[in-house]
Amino acid sequence: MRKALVAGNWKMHGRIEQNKLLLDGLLTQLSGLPEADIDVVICPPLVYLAQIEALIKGSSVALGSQDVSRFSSDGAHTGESSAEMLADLGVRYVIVGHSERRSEHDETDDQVATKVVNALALELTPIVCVGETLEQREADQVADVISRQLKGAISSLRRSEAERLVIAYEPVWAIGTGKTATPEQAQEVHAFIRQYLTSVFDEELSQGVTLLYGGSVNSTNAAVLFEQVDIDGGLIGGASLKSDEFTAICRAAA
Ligand code: G2H
Repeated sequence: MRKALVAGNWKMHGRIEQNKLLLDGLLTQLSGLPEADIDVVICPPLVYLAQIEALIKGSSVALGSQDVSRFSSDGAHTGESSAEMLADLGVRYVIVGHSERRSEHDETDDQVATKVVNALALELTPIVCVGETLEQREADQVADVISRQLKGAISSLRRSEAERLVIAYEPVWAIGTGKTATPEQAQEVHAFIRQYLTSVFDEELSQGVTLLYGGSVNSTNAAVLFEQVDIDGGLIGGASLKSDEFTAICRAAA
């Protein structure tokens, strides 16, 4: 039985005062949620990780980073933050290969794979993002794209590493657009991801890995998405910036 997981990806949003208000509201509203049923993660911008770490201390909410460096050792890498530094701050999850990193920073599957390895080496849980563009969907290339991204990112992992992954399916055309994949479209790709994991590893591993859906999830569409048999929760962008919306999404997943 997989535990539900909801991760809020704040992207490039937040200010010190605003973050405090959001977290105050969130921690109050989430306090009734059964910890045994759901893991909740907040992924603020890097500069606010320490602030959020202090605010969530003592709660069941975990800290996540939106990225991790592909470099594993300290050195002359201006602007980079290593997995070791993130772990040092109390980070437990790392989003890797988000489509915005792939498109705005030309992040390749090889780089995503390196980041996954770096995160796992520091006991951080990678949330590996995959997803097709609208053009690729219309050209009937969804399975090809998803398997290429998964092959690039995770196929060289040992089984003991792969079983610690979280994978997020985020169709690029649904991100921040208000267009959500239908529950059937999302379920179809999640089932495909499980089949892929079975083919590379085995059925037991595939059934144990947490799979998230991301792309314009809100309090209205969350329940029907999370009802799907292979969807274990969500990676939430815009709706994670409002405490009542995010709480309602967490409730739908728990
Ligand atoms: C997809 C998602 C969070 P949003 O990127 O990763 O964002 O919910 O705003 O579409």
